[in-house]
Amino acid sequence: MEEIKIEQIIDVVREAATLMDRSGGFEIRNKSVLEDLVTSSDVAIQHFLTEKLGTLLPSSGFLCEEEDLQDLNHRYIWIIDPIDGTANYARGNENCCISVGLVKDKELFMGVVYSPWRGELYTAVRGEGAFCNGKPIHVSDRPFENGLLYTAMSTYHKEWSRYCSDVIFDLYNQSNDVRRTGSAAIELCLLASGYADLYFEIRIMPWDYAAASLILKEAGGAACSFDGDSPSLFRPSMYIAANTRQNCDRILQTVRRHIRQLPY
Ligand code: LIP
Repeated sequence: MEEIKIEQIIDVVREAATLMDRSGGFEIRNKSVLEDLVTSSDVAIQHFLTEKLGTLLPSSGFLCEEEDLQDLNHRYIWIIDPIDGTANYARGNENCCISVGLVKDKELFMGVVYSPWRGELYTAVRGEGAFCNGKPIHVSDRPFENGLLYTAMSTYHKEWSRYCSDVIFDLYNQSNDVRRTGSAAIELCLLASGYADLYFEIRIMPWDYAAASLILKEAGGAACSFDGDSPSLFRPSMYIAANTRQNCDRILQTVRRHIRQLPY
């Protein structure tokens, strides 16, 4: 019998979301660069989640976006972004979410992505499919040429933006069009739901994609990093994803035409 049920994580995440404040009643600080924000809500939600989730699984570790919280020497590890899409959150833009992934024995085991302002709760348990608001979701079967690409420039590393624009320009010319919400977790869940088909970002962090990676995989999608392997759960990674393995490989081939070596 499993030590934890997805419903327990959902309850904690829903409660954490009551700390999100669309009226702007929070403080905002810069982190690494001007574009990289943290609000007092990010910190409060992270504190709430680590306390509650740590109680659910007392011997678990954490990898979290805020306050350099990293404690990985455990069988169960929570990978948490208290608010993914913080720049949106700080403006009251709906495209932000709480992302909680649970790793068991170094593999993703459960994932919850909750965007209260979009009214979307995405969930997955390894081997049991992916769901949005309790309904099963699945990737599209669109060919590359009809694909919508979710992507981003290297927002926190503008020195790499030429690489991104070259890749995006090439992908744009092979596909239908380009989209951007500003939350990787939401974008990967939209890909899992069939609302988009392709994804590329030069460098994102495990807390941005851990939960959504499982949701995408369980919805039938494929993902890889620059080396063609699965994106690391514990280090920053290039993130390439698509509705099919074939389309994922085609994005990777396109990326390698423009980026010979990762700049980090
Ligand atoms: C953000 C992502 C966004 C990505 C940014 C950043 P944050 O997360 O979800 O899509 O392009 O580089 O990682 O910083 O808002 O939690």
